[in-house]
Amino acid sequence: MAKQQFDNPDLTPFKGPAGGWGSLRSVAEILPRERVSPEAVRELVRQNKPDGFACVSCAWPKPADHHPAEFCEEGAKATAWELTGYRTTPEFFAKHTLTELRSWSDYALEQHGRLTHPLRYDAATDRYVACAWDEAFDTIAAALKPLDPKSVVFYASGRASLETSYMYGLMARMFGNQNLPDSSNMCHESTSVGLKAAIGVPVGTTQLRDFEVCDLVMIFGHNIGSNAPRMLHPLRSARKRGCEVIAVNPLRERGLERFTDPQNPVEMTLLKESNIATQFIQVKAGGDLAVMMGIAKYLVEWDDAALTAGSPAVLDHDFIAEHTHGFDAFVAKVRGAEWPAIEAEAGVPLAEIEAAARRYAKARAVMAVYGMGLTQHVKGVENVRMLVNLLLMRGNIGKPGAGPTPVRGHSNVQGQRTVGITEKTELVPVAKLKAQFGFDPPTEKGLDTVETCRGVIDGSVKAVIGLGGNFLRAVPETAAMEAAWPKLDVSVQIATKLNRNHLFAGRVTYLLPCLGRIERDVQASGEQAVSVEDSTSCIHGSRGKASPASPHLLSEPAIVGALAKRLLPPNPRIDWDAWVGDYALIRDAIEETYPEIFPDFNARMFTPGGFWKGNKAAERIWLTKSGKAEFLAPEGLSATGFADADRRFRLMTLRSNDQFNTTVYGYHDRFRGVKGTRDVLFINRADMAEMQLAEGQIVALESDAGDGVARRRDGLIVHAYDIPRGCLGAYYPECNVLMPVEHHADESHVPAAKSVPVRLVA
Ligand SMILES: Nc1nc2c(c(=O)[nH]1)N[C@H]1C(S)=C(S)[C@@H](COP(=O)(O)OP(=O)(O)OC[C@H]3O[C@@H](n4cnc5c(=O)[nH]c(N)nc54)[C@H](O)[C@@H]3O)O[C@H]1N2
Ligand SMILES: Nc1nc2c(c(=O)[nH]1)N[C@H]1C(S)=C(S)[C@@H](COP(=O)(O)OP(=O)(O)OC[C@H]3O[C@@H](n4cnc5c(=O)[nH]c(N)nc54)[C@H](O)[C@@H]3O)O[C@H]1N2
Ligand SMILES: [Mo]
Repeated sequence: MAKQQFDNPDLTPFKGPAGGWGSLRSVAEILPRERVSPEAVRELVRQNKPDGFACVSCAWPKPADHHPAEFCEEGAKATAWELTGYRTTPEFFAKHTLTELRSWSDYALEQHGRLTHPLRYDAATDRYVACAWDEAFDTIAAALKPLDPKSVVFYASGRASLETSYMYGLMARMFGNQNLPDSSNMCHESTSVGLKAAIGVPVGTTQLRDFEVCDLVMIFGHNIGSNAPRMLHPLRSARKRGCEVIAVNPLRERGLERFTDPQNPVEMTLLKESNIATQFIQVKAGGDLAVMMGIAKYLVEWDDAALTAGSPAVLDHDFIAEHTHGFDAFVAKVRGAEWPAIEAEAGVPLAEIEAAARRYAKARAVMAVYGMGLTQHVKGVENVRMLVNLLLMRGNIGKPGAGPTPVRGHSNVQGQRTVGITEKTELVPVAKLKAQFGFDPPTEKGLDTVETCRGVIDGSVKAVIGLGGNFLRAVPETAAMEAAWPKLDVSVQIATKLNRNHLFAGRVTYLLPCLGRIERDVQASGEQAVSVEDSTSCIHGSRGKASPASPHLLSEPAIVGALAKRLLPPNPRIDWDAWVGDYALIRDAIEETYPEIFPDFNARMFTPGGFWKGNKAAERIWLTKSGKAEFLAPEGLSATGFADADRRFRLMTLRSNDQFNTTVYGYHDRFRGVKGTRDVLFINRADMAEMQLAEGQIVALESDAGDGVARRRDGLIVHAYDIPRGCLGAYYPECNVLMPVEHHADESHVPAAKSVPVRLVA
């Protein structure tokens, strides 16, 4: 395969809108580059339609009244990536040792195409060799059985369907642990912990229809144009009705500013753009607590004045009295916060925070949309709770057009948690599982992602099974993790394409290739469908129709079922083969375990727009300890978790417009004006001057975590950018080497990837 060359980096600011012709051009480029067949191009049109397949990219909801083509640039890239014409065959592995492949880029590895055969690692030749499926399952089960169940980890990427995830979680529990970290542990776990404590549910309370009636949307730390582009449609419609949008972000991301609908011929020909944000607050990385505290303080001051003057209150006192707990302590904290400290920590003039507070105070219904810019901080959980505090102050939860709207990452990451992929016992219907399957589910807390990393490094984790994902590349402390991985007894990865994790072997190592969601999945009872849950708790069926990349692939349920059957003692209540033969039976089992969420699951799975699983907080029923929604005040004003020091920068690790997590589609980040490279260091011009750096100069970053561990990333190109002083931006996963394992959100353990303490070395 011809490797694309990227030796002419170009860093010219991008002037266009999100979407628009650039978006169509980008799609038009990737389809031939991936040698996608005409059949596969036809598949694009079925994306996110009621009888189509659920896009494998983001978790944004799929509307019932869909577009003629309900896909975006990113979804098209993800589809092209899966339906690529390229293949990575046993002949490829005969030519390349793992040692050699470790010098390849993430892009080159995945770009080589779909895996075609089950593979066993042969240590003698340092190569993967083709093997039979039965051999793989027998050997893996035999290697796992003698291990202490507590030393085995079952990782899952949030892409796996509800059916696969349910089977996988059950397999782990029957084996004897709930070491079930998933990508949520690196992502929205701060949401799951923060929202649960504050409003009693771990998920957002809004649905698509709320965009039709809200009159203010606040967007904190989410890059819509790249990471959930289909959200630009409801946002633009909301703007057209006069709804205001406040974006809070250290970067002026293009999708937060301007958008042209690539599927609207009139807009495209007239080059018409919609402005998205009515106000932009360029917060410092980690400064959101201060912005939110400032807004809260203005509201409290205005409310005091209004009550004194006998005018209408600014806060919703009726709602606060009836529905909340902890208000007085929270307000005391707000009153105690000092304006100069708020301004310094936010990094923006108070006038801007005041303007945002004015907008908030006059809005009837407010949606608070947010992403990794809030969750991936040491105080990520406090960020989420502070956002809830703001909403509660004016009763903005549980009414049309209002509520927290976390934008989940993977297309089924929320659903996995719903059906048991969790390390936390309180999220599992233990008694139900016991009654249904006649075993005692473990109740000892399992390992999350950070704990798994610790365990791999200290040797207490002996085996890792990965259901998708590129764990070793996505986690922090990648150098120490790569060094420790070969100590594993068992390393098994279930994947569609080769990635860096696969290049690190344990004693027994298998790489098992699976069908993607877009592909036809035929089992004993005929063609199968699967299901996923989107960011707004709507559950959708998904039917793949494309021809499988290879005749030797198995589906994810088939792989999990075959392994479970060999790993676990026979259980008369589970017939793994029957489940694999007919996924409707898995859905029946899911319905039996979670009857409130999945009534008539099989009958309803293809409901247009999905079926809603319900949300008590949206009905103002608060499943918290106090039975009320909780005001929970943050301790301080900074979310970074470390002290400022001279020349200590806050590094934000970012996604480009040309990647899906660790999957690199290409080397352009169009909206940020980057072409042909990922080795960019975004830095404020004044910081450059102070450090005497020139545009284009090559520098390194070093860890400044104060833990004595040397961590370094070389070869970064200095690029002056509109970014707050003291903050740096660079791409994930290449910078994960700079992140300490212990630099994570306090309660949720989400790695704090949006404020990594670093020093710049010229
Ligand atoms: N095309 C594409 N789509 C994706 C993904 C992908 O990689 N590619 N990944 C999927 C996944 S798993 C996820 S979790 C989501 C991720 O989607 P996002 O939540 O958008 O995550 P990021 O791109 O990491 O960065 C989020 C934004 O946070 C801003 N930010 C950084 N630090 C701060 C801060 O301290 N405060 C504030 N207010 N903002 C900050 C950054 O400037 C950036 O705009 O997208 C999903 N969708
Ligand atoms: N520094 C830093 N680190 C981060 C983040 C950050 O913002 N900054 N973000 C974090 C977040 S939010 C997340 S979610 C993680 C995600 O990190 P990843 O683990 O990278 O996420 P995935 O996209 O799941 O993994 C991609 C791999 O999944 C496999 N795959 C693709 N499709 C399928 C399929 O259908 N089935 C199976 N079995 N495998 C498949 C392919 O082999 C591909 O190589 O990274 C986290 N790490
Ligand atoms: Mo994510």
